[in-house]
Amino acid sequence: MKFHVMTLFPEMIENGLGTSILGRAAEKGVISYEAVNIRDYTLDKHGKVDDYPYGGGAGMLIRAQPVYDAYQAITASFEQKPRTIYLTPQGRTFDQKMAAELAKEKELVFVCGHYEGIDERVLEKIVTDYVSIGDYVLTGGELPVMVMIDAIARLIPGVLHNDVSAETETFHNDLLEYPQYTRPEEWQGKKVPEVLLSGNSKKINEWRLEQSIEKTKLHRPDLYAKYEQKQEIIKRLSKKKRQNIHMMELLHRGLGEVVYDKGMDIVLKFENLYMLHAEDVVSARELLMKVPTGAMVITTQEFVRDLLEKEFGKTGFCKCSQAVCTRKEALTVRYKDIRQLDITYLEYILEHYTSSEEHMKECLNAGVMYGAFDEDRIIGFIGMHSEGSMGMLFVEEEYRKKGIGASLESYLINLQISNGFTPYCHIIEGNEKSMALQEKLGLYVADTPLWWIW
Ligand code: 4G0
Repeated sequence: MKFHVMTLFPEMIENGLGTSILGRAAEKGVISYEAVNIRDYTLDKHGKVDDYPYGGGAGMLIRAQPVYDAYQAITASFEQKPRTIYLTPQGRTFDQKMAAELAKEKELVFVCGHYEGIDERVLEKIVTDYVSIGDYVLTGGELPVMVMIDAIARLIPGVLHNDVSAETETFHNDLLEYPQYTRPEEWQGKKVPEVLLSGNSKKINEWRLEQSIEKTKLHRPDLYAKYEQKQEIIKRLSKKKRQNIHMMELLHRGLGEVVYDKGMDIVLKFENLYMLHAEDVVSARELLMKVPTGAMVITTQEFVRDLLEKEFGKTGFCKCSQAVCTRKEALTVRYKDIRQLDITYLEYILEHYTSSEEHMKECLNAGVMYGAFDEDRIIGFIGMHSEGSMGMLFVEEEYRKKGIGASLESYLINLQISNGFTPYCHIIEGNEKSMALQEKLGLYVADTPLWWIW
């Protein structure tokens, strides 16, 4: 990822980003950045970049010309128009979700304004996103840009050494982090909570969750309200756990947003995917109005599928069986050489699994692909789709019927169990081999099918 910052104070950006973790990441070449001095592009003899506002008023405005020429110099070699972000108190509020979204880009351009502002016409030409880092006014956009770059950069693989997926934990399931303690056991008369010294990991997890809940109630009632709503929905869905596990786990893992929630009329959203449960046909029609035209839908109700086809013109679908692993203890993994895959295995995976390069890149970067190896040579893999289901299982022809597929799936199941998740998968109708594997591993198949619809 390369960050381009257009500013009147380039040394501020260079000093800010050249230090600490981001400085090291830039030295390693994982990220790069440039601070472009808008003043270098002015055609004014005296180097002036500002002028008086038409119509009068206090202060000065940065003229369109030097801003536009700086932008042209940055983007001259680009294949497509980059996301260009103008930092202003009037923008949409920056959050973790926006950071994750922007972290997918190859190039990002930032424009730093000042209290004097910039000629509207050049903003109209180049800016794609008006963003604010919060409801307060600063003297310039440089600090907000550095805040954004820091939040975005730490999501890029290789910037932090620990795995990224664990790193967004703070906002992961709408709860704040629990308190932590290190040595000494007693400091200024304050003792480390007894339970943390007990070695009982079940008790420790329970205590930490309870602490998170209390802390969130106290300090962030807005987040707590979201958490409570999701817990209530999970409880309602759990009356038919096998049928609804995809919705329960989406909420449980902190991935889904609630679009609609009343009784058993529930719509969840994850990126471009909508999961829908309706009380009856009448409410299904209402709920489907909330789904945008281009979106993908998952449902376990045939009348929802029929409505989507007849009244909403969605004709593409894939019928699956949903299988759930309800056990809480780890499975035995017979085949030992299983490792997490990184982006260097992209080519191998694309060779053996039909999917878009973009999607497989995302899965590899998210650290949710695992491979089986024979003497350092990869011979098969499995992965977790972004909405949470297991899939993408492949084992090379000459290594089949040896239990390697079962080992890969058991391995992935164990990882999820140890994270407190309930593993599940979707078996495409007619895939008897996969069905047999799920039964062998003790997964329970729901008595209703599940449709992916587009
Ligand atoms: C443009 C962003 C830029 C317009 C920038 C100020 C706070 C933020 C600036 C203004 C900034 C933020 C209209 C005051 C520079 N201050 N919250 N200052 N106006 O992200």
